[in-house]
Amino acid sequence: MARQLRVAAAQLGPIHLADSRGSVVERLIALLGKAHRSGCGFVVFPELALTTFFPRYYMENQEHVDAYFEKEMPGRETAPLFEEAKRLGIGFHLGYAELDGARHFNTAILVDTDGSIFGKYRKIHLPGHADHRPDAPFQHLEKRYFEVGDLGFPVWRAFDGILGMCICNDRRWPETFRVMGLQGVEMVVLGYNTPTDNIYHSEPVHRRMFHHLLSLQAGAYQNGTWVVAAGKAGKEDGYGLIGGSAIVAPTGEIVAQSITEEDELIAYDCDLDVGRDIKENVFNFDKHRRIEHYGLITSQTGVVPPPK
Ligand code: CDT
Repeated sequence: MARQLRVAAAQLGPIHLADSRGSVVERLIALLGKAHRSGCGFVVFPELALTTFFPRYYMENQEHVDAYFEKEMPGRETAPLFEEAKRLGIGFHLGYAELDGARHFNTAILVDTDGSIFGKYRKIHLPGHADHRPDAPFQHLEKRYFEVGDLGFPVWRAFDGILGMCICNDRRWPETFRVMGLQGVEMVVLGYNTPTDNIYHSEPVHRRMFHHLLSLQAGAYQNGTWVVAAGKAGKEDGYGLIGGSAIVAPTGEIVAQSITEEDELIAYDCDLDVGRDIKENVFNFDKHRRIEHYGLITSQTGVVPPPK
């Protein structure tokens, strides 16, 4: 019998500093309802979906930083989202800033149709910097506000398939996808906040979009997996985010993509068996991988060129 999952990527338009958690949760609930009405069983929300992309702001006062973090999930303000998902019988993926005791993570969870959390992932490849850069047009302080995730890249049997997660910058790293590919992943869900501008060097926005899609498509094809990516879009208090939420088939082809910079739902009926041909042939890992030649990937972090 076909294993079919109709899935949605719920893109979010800008969330401004002045927007309350409650107003954002109302937007998430509206998108959840829309997904349910279009027959979806699972919805993917973006990275840090409950607030503005706060790593763009330099803060010294830890109380101000912690105000962007969730101390419990669900908490008072997020509970209505879980209740509505349970009422509708729809699962979801949510990215948020997690405060676990004194530890800070950029986290994502998988929530089942009964509103229970069955998967948690903490972002591993943290981009940006930890120091204040007053000369930059904006900051990217993920290395200041978050610890590197400590949960690896697990996958879960759910929705009749095998699901995995990563967050934003993680999607640019082939290692992310391959570790999940080696566990037979069939759908990688992810959220992202990609600024329209690069703080390190000038780069046209079309290239930012190209690299975003290139990463999703390569990860999907090279591991024979669906990839469902939901981004934030538009200008948050004047700071642009690229949008371009997309659903990518295991063939590497984009089957759905957002066209606005607002809250927008894209959906697709994913056949979870589509990746089988790729997994059994061109990327049959068991048959073709040559791990005796891959040692450098786990023994060395940076580049070591040959001696001159
Ligand atoms: N949120 C996040 O991880 N953003 C990064 C910006 C990196 S700039 C190349 C991203 O990968 O989109």
